[in-house]
Amino acid sequence: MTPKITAFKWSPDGGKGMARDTRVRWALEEVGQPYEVELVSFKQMKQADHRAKHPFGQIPTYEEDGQTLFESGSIILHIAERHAGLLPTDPHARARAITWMFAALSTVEPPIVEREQADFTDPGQPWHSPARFGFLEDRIRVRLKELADYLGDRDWLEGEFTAGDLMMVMVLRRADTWLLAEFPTLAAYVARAEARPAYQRAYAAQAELYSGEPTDSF
Ligand SMILES: N[C@@H](CCC(=O)N[C@@H](CS)C(=O)NCC(=O)O)C(=O)O
Repeated sequence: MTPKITAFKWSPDGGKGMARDTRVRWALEEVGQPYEVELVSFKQMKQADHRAKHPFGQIPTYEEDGQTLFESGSIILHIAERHAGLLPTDPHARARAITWMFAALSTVEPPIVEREQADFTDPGQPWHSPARFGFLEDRIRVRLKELADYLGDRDWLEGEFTAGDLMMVMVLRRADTWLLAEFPTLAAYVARAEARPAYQRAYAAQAELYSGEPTDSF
């Protein structure tokens, strides 16, 4: 069965590839697995049919052979374990690559998403202030510096490109461009990954969907 993923009917980023279906698309492109896409509106995501696939009413989901998965990390690990190209065969290197996937999602992504969310949640709140944004941005800087120090002059986190790099790059792309630019090692790492043909195809596929006017998806 051709796997089917879900994506936004209309993406709030207008096709910049921040929505988490892009990382799943990229993984599928890296391993050469064709896929189908079901587009869901914000309203549909919160309805029972979609919640049966995703308990939190979000995208992406992944359906294949009667199995449904949610959480981009789990989906990409599932893809990487079943196809060559995203995880090394050596067990130690494989475990390190998976470790980087978790590091991306549980150590690097949270402060980036917290800063991103503050743009929407903070206005009108008593704590809304430049100082708070500075605090949130400094928390991101700590992680970016640590990651840049580790990466050094490596091309990829563990020698060859893996699902760990895929996830880390997608997480770094969510940081503000000006913040990432403070760490040229990381900006170059992201650019190197974005130059991969599989990434280009994944990005183009989602960008094409959102190039017009917003639909009635909200
Ligand atoms: N941890 C989840 C996060 C999923 C997530 O936040 N999805 C967003 C799109 S990128 C979403 O569906 N937002 C709409 C909503 O939460 O109502 C993952 O990695 O898949």
